[in-house]
Amino acid sequence: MKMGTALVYDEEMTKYKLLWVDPACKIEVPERLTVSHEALVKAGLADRCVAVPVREATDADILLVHSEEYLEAVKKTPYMTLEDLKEFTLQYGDVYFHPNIYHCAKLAAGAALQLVDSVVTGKVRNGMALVRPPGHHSMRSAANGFCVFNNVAIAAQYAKQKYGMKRVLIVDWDVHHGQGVQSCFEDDPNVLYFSWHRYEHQRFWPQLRDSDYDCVGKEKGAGFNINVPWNKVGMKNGDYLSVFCHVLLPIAYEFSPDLVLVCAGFDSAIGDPEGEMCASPDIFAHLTHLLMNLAGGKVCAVLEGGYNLTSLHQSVCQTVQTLLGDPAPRPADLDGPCTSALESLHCVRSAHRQYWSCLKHAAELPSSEISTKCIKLEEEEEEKQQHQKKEEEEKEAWPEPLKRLTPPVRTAVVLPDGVVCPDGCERFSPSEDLNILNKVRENFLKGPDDSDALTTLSSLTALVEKMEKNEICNGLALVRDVSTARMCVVQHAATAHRNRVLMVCVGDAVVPSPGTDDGKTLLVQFSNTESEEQKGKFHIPVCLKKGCSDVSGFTLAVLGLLLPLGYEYDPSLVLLVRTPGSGLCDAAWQQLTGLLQGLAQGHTLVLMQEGEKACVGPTASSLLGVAAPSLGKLPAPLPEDVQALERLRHRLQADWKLLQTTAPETAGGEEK
Ligand code: Q6P
Ligand code: ZN
Repeated sequence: MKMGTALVYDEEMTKYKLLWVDPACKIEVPERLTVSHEALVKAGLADRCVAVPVREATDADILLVHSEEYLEAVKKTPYMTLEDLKEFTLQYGDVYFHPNIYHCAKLAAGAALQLVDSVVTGKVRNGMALVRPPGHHSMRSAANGFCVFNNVAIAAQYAKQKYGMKRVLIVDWDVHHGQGVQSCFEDDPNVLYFSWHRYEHQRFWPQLRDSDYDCVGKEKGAGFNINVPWNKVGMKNGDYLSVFCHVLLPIAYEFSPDLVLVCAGFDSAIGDPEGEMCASPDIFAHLTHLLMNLAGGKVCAVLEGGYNLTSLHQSVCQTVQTLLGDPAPRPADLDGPCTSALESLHCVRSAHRQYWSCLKHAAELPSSEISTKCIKLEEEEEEKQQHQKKEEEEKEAWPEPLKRLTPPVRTAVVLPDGVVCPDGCERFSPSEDLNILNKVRENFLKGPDDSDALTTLSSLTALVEKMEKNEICNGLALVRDVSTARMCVVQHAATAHRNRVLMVCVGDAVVPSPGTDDGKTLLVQFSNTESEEQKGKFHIPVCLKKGCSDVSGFTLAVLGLLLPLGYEYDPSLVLLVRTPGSGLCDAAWQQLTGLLQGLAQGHTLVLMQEGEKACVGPTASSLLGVAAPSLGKLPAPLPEDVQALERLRHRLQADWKLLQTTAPETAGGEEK
């Protein structure tokens, strides 16, 4: 498995700029690129990447997406006078030309292709291209929104054609709608395009009817175009994450791409004058992380927008550092989604329920036209919003993301003698800390002569302490008695004042369950037995008909239930417990392990029963940050499972806001 992250960049792409006065274009400046690159250098991230040179896209590359007439027209721009350039520009919207922009546009598209080449051929695992001009607005025969050639669309066509990639996912997290990408792949079922964008009921640029949630693609491509319109500004981390958990990820896993391309615009971050959103730069660590287990980890991020230079470079750093495999920071102050985001979520999910089996039981739209209703609602709130906006503008400032410190040890293992330590892991030496030994002896030892258990349990305790101090990132232990081990770890970890432990259990239920009443632990138990009743907010049994052996149902439960719960709970430690009889295949287990590392700064401790020895290798590899193998195109989950999950989420919504998928006002009617 290839590791390594490509960084594709060339200073040449800073060498064009706006040469006349145009308020719409003045934000697109060369410094966007220099500042981003310098921040990567300064943070020591550029050095950790594999520097991949750019190249010029050839005519043939560009013609994969654009018309010959358009290409020929752009080709003449280097020879135009200032007056000619101005006039040429006038036929397009919100874009400017410069004698050197054609050259840069060829490099920008070529950079995206170099990135795809490096990732697909396995030179690196993933990467990012820092480019100007951006691409996602440009149409087959038109420049638009600062874009000349559609870098990502060209890259997707290229990947299909040159490498025979069957399915490509394009995630457009820029705050504008990439209508150029949409129109390129509208009828193509092999390219799934997802975009969220500031829309404000079509009042925001580019003001297209086609950017709304009900534009789902055409003909064979119906269902393969996903638009999430933001009808209010000020969206936050919770709004973004809930769209990932409840729309993008379930569909993406069902689609099972061979390659993920990201239209990585950072105008969706706080402080951006275009987006006016309030998501913090570190949310991009999570968005990136959540994509990194798709397509075997083949993620190519290509810069699009981002106009607040501070927020831009911070967000770029978060993205690249995550691509490099460093654990994501804990997302600060996650609220549940706002009402407007919930309305969008509701609309998108219902528009796609006929195309994706993961959404089959999503709530239908209420019979009253929701869009009409939204507009009315909005008019009522207009004043309030104006007021809010002013407040937001006044505060403008946000804390600089904390430096992400990577622990010296990534993965420590506690294994019985005779089980070999997997490559890349470190065997954790038994604790000699007398305090720990005594505590373990008092609380957990069954007999006085159980020295094996004493060694194991005190090692686990010491390991958890080292994770708390961030000296070790994660760990894996093979133990004889999972039940006692779990109790021991929980008791130790949850005693510290501000600690919370998320316990995820798969396989035969371990009894007894530790108490969860005080909120210091949240237990999510996957099983196939209805026997366990939900006990309050912090004990959540997830019952699937065939347990974890139905990969589709399991995946859906992880994405739509466990992840949002985990994000909202915000644990300081994830304890992942696996007992025999789970029926879970390695790939699904590795997906679970990989995804959970987005929580608790990557502090995951995996406990497995001795009999699960065969699982040590795959688990270690996930903990080390290797992308989980793809689950393949997922078949439809069992209808009763989808329904049961939908019901469970519904029931838990009052306690856990990130589980909501419909707005309170429109939630009416039972979900079928
Ligand atoms: C914004 C055009 C809109 C004026 C409304 C890949 C990056 C981008 C371009 C945005 C163009 N002006 N206030 O393009 O999406 O950020
Ligand atoms: Zn944008």
